[in-house]
Amino acid sequence: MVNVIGLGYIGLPTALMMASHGVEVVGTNHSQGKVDMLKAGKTTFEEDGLDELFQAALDGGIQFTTEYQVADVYIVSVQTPYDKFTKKVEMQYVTAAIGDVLKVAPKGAIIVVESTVSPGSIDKYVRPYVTEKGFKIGEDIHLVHAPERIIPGNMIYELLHNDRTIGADDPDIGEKIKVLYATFCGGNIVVTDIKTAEMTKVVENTFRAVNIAFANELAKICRHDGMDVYEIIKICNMHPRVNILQPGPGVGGHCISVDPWFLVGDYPSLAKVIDESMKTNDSMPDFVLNRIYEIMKEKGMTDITRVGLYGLTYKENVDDMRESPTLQLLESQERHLATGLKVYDPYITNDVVPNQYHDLSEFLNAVDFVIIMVKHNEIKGNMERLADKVVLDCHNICSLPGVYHI
Ligand code: SAJ
Repeated sequence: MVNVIGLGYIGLPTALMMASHGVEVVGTNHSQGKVDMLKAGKTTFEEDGLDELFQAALDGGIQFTTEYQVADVYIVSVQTPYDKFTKKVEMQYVTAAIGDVLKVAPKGAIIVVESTVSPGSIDKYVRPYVTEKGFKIGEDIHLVHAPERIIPGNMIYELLHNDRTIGADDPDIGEKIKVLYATFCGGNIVVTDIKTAEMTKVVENTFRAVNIAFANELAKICRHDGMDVYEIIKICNMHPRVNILQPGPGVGGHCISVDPWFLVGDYPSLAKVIDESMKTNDSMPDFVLNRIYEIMKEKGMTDITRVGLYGLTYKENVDDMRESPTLQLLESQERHLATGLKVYDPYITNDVVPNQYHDLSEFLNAVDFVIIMVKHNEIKGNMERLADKVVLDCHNICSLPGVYHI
């Protein structure tokens, strides 16, 4: 039996996927509210195909509880935030979950950490913790790190098809976990050691962060000299060995905007390019705010309450707002003691910020200037409704005449 600990963005789909592929699964979460919701047959966030997968997992007998179970394998997928000051990973949720696992785990059980951790974290935080509790690693308990790789918006497909990495002390234990993941994963599954697995995960997200930063820096250079960054990127990408990503209003989510900081925190004198890249990405919401003021000045607009941000989530077609560029921009505006921007996002139905709208028409009636912060399909399908507005398009999706870009 597999006990999945932490039923968030990664734990829930992973638990459902295993249960729908013939594995006996119990999902554990400390929040009674979340467990009640799942028991009532409701998923806790929106993701394409999640409801269907949920039904298949229910048919496969999945159960939800707040209690830790006696199981052969534990999959820990709890959050790993980072300390904003030291930039180091915070492991307390992982160690707390492992502490609770150890209270019930039978001899020889395998603990798989799926949460993203910085390289060396299992050595530094988990091993001493398990040993102090009186368990002999490799005999009483086995440790594995199997970092997740799925992208919100396409999670179900990627769970089924992405290659995976399994880091284990003992290759036989690694192979056992490989067999478990192969019940649903059609990609290649590489077995390696734990520290290598930790590093690969952080490096993958860092690669993307640095490449997005490069695109953002190009956008700033082109803005400075009146060049069209999109045209330049398009032409450069026709070169067979060039593949530049897209600039945007900032980098959000709990992965690309967080994980690279682990390397900066652990290797401050070495991770220079990464440090600068993260700073560049973090500067983008402010860059957009300056563009808003610049355009208002150019257009002779003075009333900030007639300006609206379209999109609150960290990227398109998801309901996840963690570290979102729009939230960062609003915070920055507050720090400058200037508020009043209107906000709307079709995926955020509860009130999370002031001046928030829940209906596209009402939002559009209330503003003269729209900033496209997120390229949700909704706005792509409603572009003509922006025809009488001033538009700052942070994603180059709007072909109306006179549109501004970052
Ligand atoms: N973004 C840009 N320009 C781009 C691409 C993205 O500005 O060209 C922005 C997005 O708008 C968003 C942020 O970057 O704000 C991150 O979005 P994303 O779609 O690049 O990635 P995430 O954070 O949703 O998921 C990433 C993925 N990692 C990689 O692609 C290397 C995913 O595979 C990981 O599983 C996930 O992080 C994670 O959980 O670690």
